[in-house]
Amino acid sequence: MTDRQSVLVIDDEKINLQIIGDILRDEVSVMLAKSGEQGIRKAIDYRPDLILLDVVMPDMDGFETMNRLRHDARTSFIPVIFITALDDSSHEEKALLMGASDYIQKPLHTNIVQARVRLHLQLVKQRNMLEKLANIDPLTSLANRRKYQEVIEQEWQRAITDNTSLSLLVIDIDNFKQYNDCYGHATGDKVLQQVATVLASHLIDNRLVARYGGEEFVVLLSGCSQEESERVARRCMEDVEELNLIYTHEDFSGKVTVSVGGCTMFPGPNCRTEDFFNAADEMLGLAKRSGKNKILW
Ligand code: GH3
Ligand code: MG
Ligand code: MG
Ligand code: MG
Repeated sequence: MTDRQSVLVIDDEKINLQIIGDILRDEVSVMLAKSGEQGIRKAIDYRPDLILLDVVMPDMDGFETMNRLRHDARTSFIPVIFITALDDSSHEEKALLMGASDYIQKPLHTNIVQARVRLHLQLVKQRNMLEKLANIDPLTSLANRRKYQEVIEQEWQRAITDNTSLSLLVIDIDNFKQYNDCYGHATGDKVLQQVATVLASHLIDNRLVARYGGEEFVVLLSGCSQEESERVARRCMEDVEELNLIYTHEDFSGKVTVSVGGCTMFPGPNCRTEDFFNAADEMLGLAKRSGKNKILW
């Protein structure tokens, strides 16, 4: 995968697209759009790192385009630099108040455009890095507990609004202490990575897989029936078992397995996300106490 960043240029005049494209092409991947409508479409489809936006365009001008980009969750986080021949400071003020990252006036100076684009792309890199550090578990590359908390709050509200269900699986590796005792912490870490990969293979659009902590994982399923959620739980459990991670130590031997506690719920205003988690976690406790390597709902 290339780490070349991408810039979308939206301008109604072909010559401008050409000039700006030529200025940037050495350093970034450039996408061009000749109208606000087309620009929005490309922004949604390709998620560029940065957008350069012309102000004066027929049909939909730069301000309206910006407005629509800002009100769509798929594009609202993409920084926008306005580029315009208008030298009226009220336009510049309006653009900045709307949330534009910068405002460049024509005539364009190659070095200045490059320097400003470089600066904003650097900021994007830093923001992405911070987001990753805040939300991703470094050992398994799964979402971490903080990300789970953020997503569960959002999904909870959404489920209330849409009157849909949520399911939660709390998954814990069985007897993992023994595994560590047999092979050491570093080998234990590899098992955590393998289990994470198995769980991540069940990751699709309406699901979140996260490492909740230690050797415990959660899978959150939105708008999924209890029956389907239980099927996912069973697949997770079987897939871990099929990793066939055998361990032996003196007089005992075992295989890495997991226990799963599950809960399906239609969230309401009188119930909290913590109650939801606790309900699944209680089932996990019961699964542990009644022999492990099983799912309880
Ligand atoms: P149970 O079946 O009841 O869950 O038993 P268990 O041994 O899995 O659970 P316990 O809570 O007694 O121990 C959890 C073990 O998980 C102990 C701890 O060292 C290990 N563990 C937690 N986080 C990590 C980690 O990041 N890496 C490694 N290698 N081990 C970890
Ligand atoms: Mg124009
Ligand atoms: Mg355990
Ligand atoms: Mg545990």
